Amino acid sequence: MDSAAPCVGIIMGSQSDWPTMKLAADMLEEMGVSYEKRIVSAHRTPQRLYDYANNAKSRGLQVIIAGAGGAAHLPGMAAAMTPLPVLGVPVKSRALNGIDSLYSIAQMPGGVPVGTLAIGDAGAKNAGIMAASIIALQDEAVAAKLDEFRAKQTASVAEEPVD
Ligand code: RP5
Repeated sequence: MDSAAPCVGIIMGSQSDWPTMKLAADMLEEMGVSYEKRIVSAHRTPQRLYDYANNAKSRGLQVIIAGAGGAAHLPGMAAAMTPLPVLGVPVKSRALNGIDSLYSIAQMPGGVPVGTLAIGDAGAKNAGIMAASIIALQDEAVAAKLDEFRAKQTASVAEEPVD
């Protein structure tokens, strides 16, 4: 659902982030939220980042999900340039297992927030759900899908463990 008028922008620093960030996209699909996905690197394509973040709100985006690994400046730099809520996903890095990504995304200076999720797959999945819950505040169809997802998840948990 890479839509013409997307509500959510998923950006990532590299093609190598996509297997993780796809989990955010999967959740948005499940919730019926339109989105776009782009590779936007703070270090390798800084002008692309500048243009994306500065135009995001006027293009109609409502939430940005930004995933990056290592020296993960993408979410913070995006948050510096747009008033939209930015959800940061620390991608698991090869050298430090994503601790570097987590610290560099979470430790923003006061005044420039990035809503930071967990490292890796769980963080990407939750970023998708959280973005949908923000959209659901003003979209009843998305709110209904979110309720359905939560109810199904609850129902799937057995009361007793099996051997
Ligand atoms: C970051 O560097 C990307 O977000 C990625 O997680 C990491 C490694 O990128 P590649 O060398 O795989 O392109 O900018």
